[in-house]
Amino acid sequence: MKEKIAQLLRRKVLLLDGATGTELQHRGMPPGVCPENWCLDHPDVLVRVHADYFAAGADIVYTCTFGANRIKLSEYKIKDVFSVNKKLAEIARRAAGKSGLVAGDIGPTGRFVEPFGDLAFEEAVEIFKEQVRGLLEAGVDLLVIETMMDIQEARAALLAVKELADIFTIVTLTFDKGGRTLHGNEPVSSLITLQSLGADAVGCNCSTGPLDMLRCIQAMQPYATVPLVAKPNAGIPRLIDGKTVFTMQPRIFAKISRKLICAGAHLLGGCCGTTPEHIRYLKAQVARIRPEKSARVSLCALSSARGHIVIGKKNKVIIVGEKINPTGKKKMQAELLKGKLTLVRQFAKTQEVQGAKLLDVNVGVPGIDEVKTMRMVISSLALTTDLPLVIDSAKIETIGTALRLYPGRALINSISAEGDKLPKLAALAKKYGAMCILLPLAGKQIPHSFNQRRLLIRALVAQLRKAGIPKDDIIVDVLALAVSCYPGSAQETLKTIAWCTRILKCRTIIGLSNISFGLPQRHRINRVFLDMAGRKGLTFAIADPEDTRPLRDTWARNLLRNKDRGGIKYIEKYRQQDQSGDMPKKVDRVSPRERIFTAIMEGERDGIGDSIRNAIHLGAAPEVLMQEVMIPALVKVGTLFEKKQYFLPQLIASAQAMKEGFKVVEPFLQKSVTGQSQRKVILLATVEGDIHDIGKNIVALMLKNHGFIVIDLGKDVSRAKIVTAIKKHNPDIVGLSALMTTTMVHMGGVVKAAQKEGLQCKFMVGGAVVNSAYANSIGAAYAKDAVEAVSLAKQL
Ligand code: B1M
Repeated sequence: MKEKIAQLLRRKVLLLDGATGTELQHRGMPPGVCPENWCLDHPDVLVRVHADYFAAGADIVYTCTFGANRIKLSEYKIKDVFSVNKKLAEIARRAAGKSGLVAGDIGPTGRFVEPFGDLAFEEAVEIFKEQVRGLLEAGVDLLVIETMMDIQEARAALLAVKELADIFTIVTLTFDKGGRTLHGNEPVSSLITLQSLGADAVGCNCSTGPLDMLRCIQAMQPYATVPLVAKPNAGIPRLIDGKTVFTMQPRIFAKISRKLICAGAHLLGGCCGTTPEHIRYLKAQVARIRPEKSARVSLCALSSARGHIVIGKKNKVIIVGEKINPTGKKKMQAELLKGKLTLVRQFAKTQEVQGAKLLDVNVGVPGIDEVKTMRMVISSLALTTDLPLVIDSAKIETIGTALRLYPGRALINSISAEGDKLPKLAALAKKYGAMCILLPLAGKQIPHSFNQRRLLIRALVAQLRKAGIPKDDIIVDVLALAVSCYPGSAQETLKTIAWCTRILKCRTIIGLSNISFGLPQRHRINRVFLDMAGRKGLTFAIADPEDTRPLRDTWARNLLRNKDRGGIKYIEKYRQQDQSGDMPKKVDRVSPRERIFTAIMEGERDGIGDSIRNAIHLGAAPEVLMQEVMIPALVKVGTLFEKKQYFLPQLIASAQAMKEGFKVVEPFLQKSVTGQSQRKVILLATVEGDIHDIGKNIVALMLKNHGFIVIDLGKDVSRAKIVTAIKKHNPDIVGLSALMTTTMVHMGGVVKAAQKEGLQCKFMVGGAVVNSAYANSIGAAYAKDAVEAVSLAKQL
């Protein structure tokens, strides 16, 4: 079937169905019910929806299993995930008859997946497998993973599918008008990651209408090795009389959607708000269009969750930052052994600023649990940097673990023919879609001459190609050896680069700093050699990005050209001058206040506690740190989030750093306040639907410090729970916090409900979106911040 679908796609545009959810609502499904369960109780309605889409011209319909995973179904106390999926897919099969195709539909779990959230990656894979098994049992023709907002969740679902069956699989993400998902993933990075991981078609669904989706498809098209998919909503939803309405009419929808095919889409359908009528019009529009072929068969490109790099045939040398490597760095070794990653993150950031386009990551320290440490580093860097990673390890297991978890397309450093490494690593590269650095080593002997290298490289490239790795995915390490030990080797390396580039047509890489090993003023040799290698066509250099600007240096040049045997003249010239250690330079000049601010801005949990203790030790007042450094940092994070310069993972990381910092400040704040023992009781809660509690916790602490008894109900607290607590504790004041426009309205609901029950208490409200006018309108008093909350509480 997989080949049949691929063949069909070469001939024509395949039409997908339109919306299922909104269509079921039109046909009687009440709001608030579990759609999957409702459909099992009303199979005839679901058969009709599917049949109407086929009748309208759809080639493929999606099963009504969007939320049929363990997490979503458990909200409705449904446990048998397998049979829900199987039965719903069987209903679709019934409607499809002999000619229609059925796609088993998989939607998001609603949880954030590691490393961006607390759902373990392997658990996510297992959850999706459970659903896939049910869908496969019913004999679906293909699978579709849709409406994904996090590339990592999409990866987990795709791996689940690929580990169970060889079936055609579509993956579509939901990008907003600005072309990013909620997690900040953009179309091209997502495409690179998913097509290399084995998706058979990639694209977008939901969120926007067809016009805004056009930009995403256009962005993806030049880099696609697989067919592209577009399934837009019937326009942008509008809120009319409290109801979400999609207003784009079928004729307009179809007319604009046609442009999606011209832009490169091969599968087209409709998402929320579209109907069989939309698909009927779409059918008429696409009937005579033949789809474009995918732009290419392979692509030399790497990606992270939020960034990517496409490597053309003629680039300037691309710098791979070399510093995340503990070899020779005692401080980093000690940190890694303790599980601390402060230096790793610092090196990631400084190298990015200095111009690195990729980051090499090596965690090999004697006695370390390398697999565990690599997992930690990958997770941390997924938040810290948008640069794609190069996974550098001598251990196959470490590389396998890293590739599985990494939310992008990584480069393996490296594959050689030592032992059984080549077939094993090639299999990993193929499974996870990684690119690989080929190290021309077969036994213990290093090939020194150009001729030896050429023969070995040719043979190993052939072996990798045989294992299914395209040439575009192979980067040849042309071996930069120390000129101090191997005079003349620099010339052999340069010849090998030129041969790989012009004859073999493979991209190349060197570990630059090897070349200058054992010599003074190493950066001089590095920079001169990099310039020479770049002129021969070198693609990448693993290097210190600080040391890569071209340099004119006759002594270094002569040494590299083997005109200064043993480097006698070079050493004589430079032996007096020497280099610095391994720490990024500016770090120590940063004040503790700046460090705390940066830690929150950049979501650094590790060092924030020490920085706060240090600042207090140097005389900073804890309240001042909180008011003038920590809160403003978090507010700045909010502004960047609003401007779409920060995305949800960064927001979460900053909030976690703030919480970590708050734990340290809290005891100091408690000590620094002079109490007043009026034991009045205040009940506090963040209202229903709102999980923001940092501000409320600060308010609680300040109130306690001023002698109030605080009963904190926590966050996301329902109206009923608050009213019950008022009855139980009979507080003097009820304090409510809300940070979102959508949840602020629940404050009024709580006040009303308490009044209805005849409860005598005063209300105080606050939070970023609340103001005094709103507070007045619901009969509550307003405090702008925690300090004001204390004086207001005293007044009340
Ligand atoms: Co979100 N978030 N967030 N967020 N978040 C905001 C609030 C937002 C303004 C960001 C933005 O877009 N600029 C925006 C709301 C937009 C709106 O409705 N107008 C937003 C959004 C949209 C979201 C999500 C929907 C994102 C998403 O998933 N798409 C999601 C919502 C989840 C949910 O609640 N259902 C979400 C999630 C999160 C995190 C989990 C990642 C994290 C919260 C972690 C936590 O609290 N445990 C988070 C964070 C950190 C923020 C920002 C950046 C910072 C909030 C904060 O802690 N500020 C925030 C942007 C911002 O506020 N500028 C944002 C510091 C804190 C000390 O200030 O809470 O205002 P604040 O408290 C102050 C005063 O307001 C006052 O005193 C406090 C101390 O001085 N105060 C009271 C507060 N409560 C009071 C009660 C009182 C009296 C005074 O009397 C009882």
